[in-house]
This record gives sequence, structure tokens and C-alpha cells, in this order.
Amino acid sequence: MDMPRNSFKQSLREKRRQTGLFVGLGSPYSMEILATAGFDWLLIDGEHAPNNPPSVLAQLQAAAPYPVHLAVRPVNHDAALIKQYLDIGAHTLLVPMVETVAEAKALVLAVRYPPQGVRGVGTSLARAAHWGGIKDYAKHANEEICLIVQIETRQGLANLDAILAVEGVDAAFIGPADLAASLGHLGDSGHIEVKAAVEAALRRIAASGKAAGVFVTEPGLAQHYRDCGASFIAVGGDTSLLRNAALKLASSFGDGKADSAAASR
Ligand code: 3PY
Ligand code: MG
Repeated sequence: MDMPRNSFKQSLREKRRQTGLFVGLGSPYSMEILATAGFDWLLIDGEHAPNNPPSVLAQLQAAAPYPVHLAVRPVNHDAALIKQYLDIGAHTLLVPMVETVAEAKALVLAVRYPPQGVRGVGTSLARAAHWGGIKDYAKHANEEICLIVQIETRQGLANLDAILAVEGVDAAFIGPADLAASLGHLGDSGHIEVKAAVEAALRRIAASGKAAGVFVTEPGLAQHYRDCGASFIAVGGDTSLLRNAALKLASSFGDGKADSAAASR
């Protein structure tokens, strides 16, 4: 079999609009439901949600039959963890808290085989290589891996242009929650200063020629951020979808226990 193309990376290159969802439930079964929902991409979150390589693997397998691209967010920049995620079949990584050029360069090395990088070679053990069944996987993998850096701190913003200039960084994604915290507005990503920072960052990313992404749940604001240059956005998360639907259903039947359950915690 020939090396499969990373169509999401191609879409980002062409700035084709891609709508995604963060997935934190850690369940292959609910992942499969989401994979049928019509999103362009789904992010398996290993930063805040209870995921590790085995649970990520099960979710990649669950979504594999469906026409949706899966990205994985590792908890940190550890090259060994990144190697595991690539080997089990993540083709796109969204890496949190990238603040410096040195960090961005280290991530590029982590996702590439030598001589361009330091990714260890274990294709006969790797699902990504179909355990040796994909012809020349090791020769072509570097081209097909998509590396997205998350910019979500004051320092990341200060270094944004230099980070974008790092060869091998394919796109940058703004995290408004962490950015709000870093700018002194913890819990208020709608603060005017945060919104202005997000807008300016999206414009700078778009001007660099790389794809710009952001997490935004309000449709009006999503359109505004698109107008600022965002081509791929995440419009919510599965945990919030489930919680909001559950609260609505419970309250529509008038038992009113949700508030007291929350208060008793
Ligand atoms: C953030 O907002 O901090 C994120 O990481 C994703 O939205
Ligand atoms: Mg964040």
C-alpha cells in the first residue's frame, strides 16, 4: 500500500474552511458517534482529558471508517510521547503551550525521522505504517505529518512571528482560555483585551501564509474570527455538549436537581 495522504494538512495549506470539535470523553464508542456527525476534524484531547496512548489508539480505531480527520493533543512536548502518538496513527498533532522558537524547533524534530528530525524508527511495530505494510512509510512520513502549535500565552504571542517562521510548523491555533489567563483575565476569554489579542494573532498567522485556527463557541464570533483569517476552528467540546443537553433535559422535566447536585460537590 502507498503512503496515505494527510488530507487535513492539504486543506490547511489551501486554507479550506475546516470545522472541528474537541473530544474529551475518552470513549471509543462516543468517538464513533461524533465521527458520524459531519465535522471535518475531531481533536482527541490528551492535555486536560483522561487520555493516554491506549485510549487514543482505541478512539483512532473507532473513527477510522468515517470521513473525518483526527488530530491528537499531547499533554506536553515530550518527544517520546509524540513518537507513540505518531506510531499509533495520529497524523496531525496540536501541541499546547508553544512559547518559543526553541520549543517549536524541538517539536519539528520530534515529528520527523532523521536526518530532518529525531523520531525513532519502529515501523514494524507501528499502526501508522501498517506494521511495515505501507511501502516506504519512513521515507514519506515527514511530508504527511501535520504539526500545529498552540499559541496561548503572552510569551507565545510575543514570539509568534518567529515561531511561524520555523520550517515544519504547519499552522498555529489560538487557545483563548489559556490566553485569557496569561493576560490576567482568567475565566474571561470574552474580555475585550483577549478578543483583541486573538484577532491580532489570527491576522498575523494568516499574513504569514500558514493556517490560523481558534477555539470559539459563539457562531457570531466564529464568523468574526474567520474574517480575521481563521480557516480551521473548533466550535465546542463533547463534554459540554453532553452536559448541556443533560441539564436541559433534566430541567425540562422539572426535577431541578442539577443545581443542588452541583452545589453539594
Ligand atoms: C484554550 O482555550 O486554552 C485551549 O487550549 C483550547 O481552546
Ligand atoms: Mg489551552
